[in-house]
Amino acid sequence: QEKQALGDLEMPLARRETETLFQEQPETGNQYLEDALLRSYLKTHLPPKVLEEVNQELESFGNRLLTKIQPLGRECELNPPVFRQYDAWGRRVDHIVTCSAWRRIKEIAAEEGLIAEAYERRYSNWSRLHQAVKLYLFSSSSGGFNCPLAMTDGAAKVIEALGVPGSLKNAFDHLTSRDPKKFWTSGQWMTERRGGSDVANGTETVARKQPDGTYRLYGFKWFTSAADSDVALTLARVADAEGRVEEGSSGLSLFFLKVRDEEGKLNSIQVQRLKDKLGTRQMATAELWLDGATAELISAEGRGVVSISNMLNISRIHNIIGAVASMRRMISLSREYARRRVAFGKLLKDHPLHMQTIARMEVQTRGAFLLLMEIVRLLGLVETDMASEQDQLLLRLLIPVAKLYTGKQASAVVIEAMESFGGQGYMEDTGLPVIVRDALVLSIWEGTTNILSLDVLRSLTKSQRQVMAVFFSTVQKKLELASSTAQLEPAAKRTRDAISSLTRFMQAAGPKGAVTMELAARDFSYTLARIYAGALLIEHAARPDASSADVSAARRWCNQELCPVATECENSSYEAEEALADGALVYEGSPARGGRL
Ligand code: UCC
Repeated sequence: QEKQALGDLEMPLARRETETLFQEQPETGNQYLEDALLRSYLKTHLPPKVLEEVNQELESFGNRLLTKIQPLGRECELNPPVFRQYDAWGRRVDHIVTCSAWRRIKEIAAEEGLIAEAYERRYSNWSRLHQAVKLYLFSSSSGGFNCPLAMTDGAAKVIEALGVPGSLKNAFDHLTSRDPKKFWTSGQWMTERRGGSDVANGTETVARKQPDGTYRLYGFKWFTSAADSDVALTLARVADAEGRVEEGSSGLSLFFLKVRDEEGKLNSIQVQRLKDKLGTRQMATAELWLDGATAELISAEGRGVVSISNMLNISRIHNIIGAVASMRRMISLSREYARRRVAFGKLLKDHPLHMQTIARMEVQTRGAFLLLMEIVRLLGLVETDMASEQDQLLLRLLIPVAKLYTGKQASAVVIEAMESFGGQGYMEDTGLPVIVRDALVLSIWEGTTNILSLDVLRSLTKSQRQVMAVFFSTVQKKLELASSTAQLEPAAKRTRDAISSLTRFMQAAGPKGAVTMELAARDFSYTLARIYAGALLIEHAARPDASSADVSAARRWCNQELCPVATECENSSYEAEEALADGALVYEGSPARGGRL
């Protein structure tokens, strides 16, 4: 017996223990079938005939994602693009070498109509929403290919908004093609050495007119994503006969160019180097010298910013899609893991604190998802001439609001979700850190949180605050629907109270002028996001066939602070003295204030 006991303590016992340490890999199934909120949204809003067709298509797309696209996306992460500047014989080639999986995903994107769907309009105003849903399902498995698609969609939108002029017809056909051999992607080259936010003052690229009416571009583009794209839209300043250019926003014009000619030779463009990024490493971002690149002027001279804003608004919507998709993906994996992983004698799902943590993330994701659906629903109406003036105003306001808010939500949620796997979440080969890294760019790209907050203010100024009138009336309408559901009344009341506080803030801030609004811009935008998403969640939970989860999501969302801008205003955070105190706080001890250690 003694011998037996000793034997048990030795290697066999240790090995047995190690075996029980292996943890089950979380495996999700068909993403579409497992997404209850998405399916209930489509069922509620789509006309029955459209729902029937879309439902079948999304189910088979969900299968394709699981079996084909996810493994390709992983391959892209493992084989990031490399830059080959010279060939074996010393000739400069500036070749960005991408992996075969990346190229295959491009083909699949065309086959699935991930851009085409929005422009063919076979489901009329619902086509945009249908496209967005596919992109949402695709995003986290796409190996970073969602980035070129964002810009491709933006470029197609700009060309369409210009009425698809003859010179751009061919490009439009390629960008919106379902034929993998024909499909092109587009870049969006906006950021130069002086930075990407203050485009009006940071753009140095000069355009010189040629006798044949084309232009040659000279300048340095500091941050060009998906640099392997076929074409690009970019800004430059047209030089006059003496070579002078106009500074500022009114000196900027929009250009279209092909990156390579028919033989694959670069269009007088030199690739300086690839960027070494924290995330989105599957996708090549480069620094480019434009050394006389041939381009076509496609906006009125000096109307470059307003023209490219069509592209910005579309790629900002893609950013929202990316944010919601990454949250949804992480939560799906986390809830699966909780069904398999045992700790402290029971499954993680049976630990109430663990479930509370995931449920909180779920509430955030649901609010973000409904914001996304609202935006693409409105965009679909605008694109099919079915939108009222109010719809258009609301869309203009909601795009920056949702972009900035969901970018921040995604960063917080994916990090929280990573933690729900313990140390495993931090392990590279689980595939979880990729999702985290890639999500962190969402609050930076396409306008940072503060820049987008200022864009929210721009939409107020430009519309003489009409956007706010529409915002208030739309939220009120959605809340009225909830009046028949007693369980939703506390949430509706909190939302109505938040609207009153917001109205009081706006009345008080109005006379104080632009400085107060600028200081309040971020809190103001967060307030709009929380109130609007709250109203959407309440509206969704007031459906006759709503689930108990729909009701708790609405209730819980509205339990958070819905009007932070009013609270901060009461705290005097937007007063001039507080702005001075901000500077003093930040620079205490810094050489800037003559401080010493
Ligand atoms: O980050 C980048 C890499 C690309 C990433 C690829 C996609 C990734 C997707 C991932 C998915 C998972 S590119 C660089 C990012 N940079 C930006 O996003 C720019 C951020 N900066 C801004 O948004 C600025 O505030 C500017 C450039 C818009 C400011 O320019 P201005 O010229 O100083 O601003 P103005 O004068 O206020 O606006 C000029 C005109 C006005 O119209 P008019 O002249 O008719 O009064 C504005 O109302 O443009 C109009 N406008 C807009 N209209 C400006 N913004 C908008 C807008 N968003 N929508 C409609």
